[in-house]
Amino acid sequence: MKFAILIPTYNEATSIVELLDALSILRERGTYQFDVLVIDDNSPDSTAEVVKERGLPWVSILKREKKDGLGNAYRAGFTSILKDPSYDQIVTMDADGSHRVQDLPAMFAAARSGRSIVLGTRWIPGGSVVNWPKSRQMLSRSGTRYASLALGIDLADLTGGFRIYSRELLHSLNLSEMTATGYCFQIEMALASHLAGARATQVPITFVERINGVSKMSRSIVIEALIQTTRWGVTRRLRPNADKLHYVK
Ligand SMILES: Nc1nc2c(ncn2[C@@H]2O[C@H](COP(=O)(O)OP(=O)(O)OP(=O)(O)O)[C@@H](O)[C@H]2O)c(=O)[nH]1
Ligand SMILES: [Mg+2]
Repeated sequence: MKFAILIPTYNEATSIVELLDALSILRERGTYQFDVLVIDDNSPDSTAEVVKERGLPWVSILKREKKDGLGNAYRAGFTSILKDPSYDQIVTMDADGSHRVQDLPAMFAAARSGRSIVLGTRWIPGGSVVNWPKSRQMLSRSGTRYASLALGIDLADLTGGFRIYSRELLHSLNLSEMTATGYCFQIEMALASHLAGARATQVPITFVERINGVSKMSRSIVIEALIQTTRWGVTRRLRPNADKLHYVK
């Protein structure tokens, strides 16, 4: 199995170097085969140039014109990587150190062929969060619980972005019909995967608050997630199957 790791970046020049160093060590071990695609929205701190200067042959960069949100960055990355048939599995991972390379082998091991999604999960036994204030933990936990109830999806971490999608699953989804930009991109992808009948595996992860750089989380991202999730939940009840037709080819 060959993996492509997609890493969206906006002003992550310091963090991305640390992440690529850690990934180099894992790659040298040779247990799992993977390449990396950094999706950069023309970061003013020269993240893309810093990546390029490393000269790593297994790292490519998808350069975009301007900051356009996480969802659009990932959708552009999916479209680009699916053109290369050598990748069986597509990993999504934050650049800021919150998603640990140490957790990748367990995630890789859980990836399956067919329609499959592996969800790095904080809120199950073995999972944890480091250096988050109680208020942020509450926000994340209640956000996931709300989404789970509204959408009827029995998963413990719907907002986390550390995941692996099989090529077959991504191929089955109408990515161009998806619109979520911020956090709710993760919820929308979980919903679409659920509707596509994907086999979901939750792997416990330790999520570490970023040390370098600045969070792109904002009040408007939280509000977008709340409004969109409520809308999707209502649609599911009023027009069963409409969402399946919308999301699944
Ligand atoms: N290309 C691109 N990447 C983005 C954009 N917004 C966020 N990112 C990246 O997406 C990843 C997650 O963003 P963060 O700012 O860490 O947001 P978060 O993890 O939801 O929030 P925190 O937990 O507060 O860090 C990071 O690697 C960011 O650099 C964007 O508009 N474009
Ligand atoms: Mg983060």
